[in-house]
Amino acid sequence: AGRSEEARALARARELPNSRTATDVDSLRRAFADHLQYSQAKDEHTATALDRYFAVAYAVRDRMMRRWVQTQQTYYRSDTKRVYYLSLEFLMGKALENNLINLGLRDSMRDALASLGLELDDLLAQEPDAGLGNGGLGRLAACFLDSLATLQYPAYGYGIRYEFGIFDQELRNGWQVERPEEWLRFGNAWEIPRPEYEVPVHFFGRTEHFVDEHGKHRVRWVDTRKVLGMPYDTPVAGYHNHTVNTLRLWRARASEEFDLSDFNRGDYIAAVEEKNLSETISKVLYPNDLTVMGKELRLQQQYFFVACSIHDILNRHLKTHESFDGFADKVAIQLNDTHPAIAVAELMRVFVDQYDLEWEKAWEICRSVFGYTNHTLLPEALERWQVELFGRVLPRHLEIVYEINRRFLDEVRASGKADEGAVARMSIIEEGPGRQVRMANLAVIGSRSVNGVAALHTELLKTELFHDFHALWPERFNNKTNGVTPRRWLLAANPELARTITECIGPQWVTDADELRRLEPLADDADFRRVFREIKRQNKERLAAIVKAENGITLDLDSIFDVQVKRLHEYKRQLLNVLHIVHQYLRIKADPAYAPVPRTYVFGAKAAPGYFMAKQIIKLINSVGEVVNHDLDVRGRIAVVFLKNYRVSLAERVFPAADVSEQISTAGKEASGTGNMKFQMNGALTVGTLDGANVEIREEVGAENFFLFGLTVEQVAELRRRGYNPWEYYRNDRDLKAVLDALSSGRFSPGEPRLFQPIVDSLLNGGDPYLCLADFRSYLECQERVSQAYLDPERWSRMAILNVARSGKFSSDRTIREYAEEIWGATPTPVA
Ligand code: T68
Repeated sequence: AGRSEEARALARARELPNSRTATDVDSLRRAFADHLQYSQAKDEHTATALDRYFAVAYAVRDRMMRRWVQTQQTYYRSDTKRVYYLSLEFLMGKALENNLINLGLRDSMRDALASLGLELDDLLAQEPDAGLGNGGLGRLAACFLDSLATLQYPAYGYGIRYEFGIFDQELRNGWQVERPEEWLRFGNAWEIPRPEYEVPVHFFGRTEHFVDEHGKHRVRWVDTRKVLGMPYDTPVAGYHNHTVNTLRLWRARASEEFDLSDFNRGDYIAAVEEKNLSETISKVLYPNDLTVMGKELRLQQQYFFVACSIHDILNRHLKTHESFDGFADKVAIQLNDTHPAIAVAELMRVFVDQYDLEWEKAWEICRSVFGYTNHTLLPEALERWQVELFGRVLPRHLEIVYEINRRFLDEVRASGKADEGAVARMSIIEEGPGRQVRMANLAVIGSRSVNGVAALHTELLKTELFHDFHALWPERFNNKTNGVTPRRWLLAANPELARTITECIGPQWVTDADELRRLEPLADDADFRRVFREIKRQNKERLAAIVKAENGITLDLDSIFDVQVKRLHEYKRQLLNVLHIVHQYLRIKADPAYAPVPRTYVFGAKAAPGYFMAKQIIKLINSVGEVVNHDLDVRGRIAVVFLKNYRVSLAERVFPAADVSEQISTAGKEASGTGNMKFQMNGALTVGTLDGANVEIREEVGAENFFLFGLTVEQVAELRRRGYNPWEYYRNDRDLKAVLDALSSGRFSPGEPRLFQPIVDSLLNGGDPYLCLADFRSYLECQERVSQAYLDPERWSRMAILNVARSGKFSSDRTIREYAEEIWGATPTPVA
């Protein structure tokens, strides 16, 4: 009764005029003025660009709030099945422009600001990137959130609110130097802290087994150290609909009990010092992609956010349900790689220890709510925890993992479907000295669905990494080829191309990327091709301006912009790209008359701070650039640019400006790739191996619109079977020998001739694990074809337009619809 009274009063209160919802230009101008004054306490004399950014951001945020509340009310009332995406990484980038676009406010806000003499673009530049991820896996999570809201799925992202996201990369004399990235220093306009929903999380301690008053065997987890998880909510607006979903990120806070003993001893300072310790859990993102760090803090991060999220999910369920009987019909939880796989054990613990469910019943529910996405086959990325460490941090979870494993192994043996070798491989516990908990096995055993991220990758999962599990449970495995959101990666990043596309085929493509097919006939339209080329040129100019400002290099806009941007990893073979550049350089030096089609080689890449070879390769790229860019003999023919601090907001400038997309990983190593899709969508042509989603990109665009090179997965395997000897390639290919000799001779490291010897050594004496030498010749020939094609601008633009027209499959809307229909069983729930 009290509530409905409040509801009536609130409704009456809302009848008074307010300036927080209207979206016309005048109201937006008023909202900006109000926030500058009332939120920032500034006037036109004192306001900084950042104040003005905040004023705009708050004006936009206001316009999301009603929809956000209504969206949550809608989900609550309809009791629809909810989807939870658990991820240690969300690489969101900037939010303002995307929110303006999705809310349909961009043009009116631009006008409102223009009427005040302000440029929207200047204010957009003020926002720091939310860099809470390393690379593809984290950015995929961010694209998924956009698609989930756009397709109106009742979804939540759960992760960690790192105080420091991915480091800022600086270059000192060509070497990468890492700097902490203080994205929260000036505050975050988008997040709402919710201290009232804090969740306790326990670590360490021990277990006590006892018999309860009903004679039942029970377990208590005692003597733990408690940390609190404080949620921060960020709204995620769908495109041109009323849906606003939630990204809930947890921050670790010290609990008072945590240090009670110190307080009681009267050691106030020690007690407050201790506070810092528990708050380190959400301090910093681990900057390693694709290699595991068996660090206690990393395990604590994983369990911390999983425990908070599971607690939240169960609480939300119990608000509208008496029990967990129908839980699996109302909840789907997707595990973004094995990083949150401890959720399987945590959900079991809470069901069995706290809610007193029978093991069998709890397990049945568990197995029907989880889905697990695998993002890599690289063995160094497979998470394993020392049993000792795991049991010390999470003693109760170790018992539960043992019990899950015991029952699983019994079941497998009873089924007669696996020999003892297979049983040992499938066990969650890896036996031997230094026993380990295999998180991938826990994830597979605890999930109803296991998926790879591209067709080829999923096949390799089934035949290699998870071969035994696939033999046991073939129905559990499925593919979900990655996608990227066309809102950020085409509509926002490439506004001119987007406008032109909309003029030609209407605006439907923004939410139905298959509509882009209707551009196909325009590939044969000379006028359209000319416009298309002009847009590409403008985008190249925009990137060139950044390069001029950052690197001091003037780019040739007529040259091929040949781009490789992604994390620095040996398997991604930035080194193969460099070998080609060095070859071109040597060729020009040897034959001054050789005038290749001019190219600008653009790189952007962060290396994991402890990855020696990756850092060497960054230095090599910069050193080669130093020599090439200052050599008058090659001026106007080739140039090399390393973009420092590659990140989401820079990527938005890079993809639209690219002519050539380098997707050159050793076949079988790149699970999918998503940058490859962003290039395609923006009309760059791919130079690629048959790896990851490249295979499907080529299928879509047609072999004639894709530059293929290199060994296939089968040929790689065959070569290794025969015994791969990189020296043979070195001896038999004079160009390759000349390139490696140049690196060895110190030609690119004057004064330090042996600087790049470790690189040459890894290729020749280290066995060239990623087969750069084996693919060198094929790569060179492919690049020759690229140059020839570029000489014919009409043919090139035809190919590029067809790439855009055939990129529909790689919208994350398609990916999310497949997850929803085939894994989650979720249905769109529109907000009125
Ligand atoms: C990437 N993985 C895949 N991992 O390499 C890429 N790993 O092929 C794929 O397109 C993408 O996932 C999306 O599916 C990663 O990005 C990580 O970043 C990572 C981070 C921490 C630990 C392990």
